[in-house]
Amino acid sequence: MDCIFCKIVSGEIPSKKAYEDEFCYAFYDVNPKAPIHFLVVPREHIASCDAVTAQNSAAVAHIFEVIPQIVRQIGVTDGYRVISNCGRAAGQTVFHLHFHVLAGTELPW
Ligand code: DGP
Repeated sequence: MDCIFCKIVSGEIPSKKAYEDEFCYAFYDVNPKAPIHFLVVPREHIASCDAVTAQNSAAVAHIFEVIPQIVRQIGVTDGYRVISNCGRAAGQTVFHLHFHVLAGTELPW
């Protein structure tokens, strides 16, 4: 499978790591939309939110447990936004489930 985020998770493509554990990997976005902008991805290849099932949703729950830990570790104290673009029309360009975490400024809606 030719998936850029699988290659980042495996280390084949270098990235600036924010966090990692057995189930997920977090790294800074190459094209940041805020002063702090990192992505959290499951190590397992899941194409998008639309491919989340009862069989793989534990990885998603885990990601939502670690996001608060990562933002605290980075020193974010004034709020952050979590986004997942699901599907081409919603702006998804990489078809490996990922959650954008944006912080470090006032974020307009
Ligand atoms: P989305 O458009 O929601 O699928 O977001 C994909 C994000 O992934 C986009 O903000 C840019 C980022 N991205 C794409 N390729 C790379 C890469 O090779 N390294 C890093 N760090 N980020 C990448």
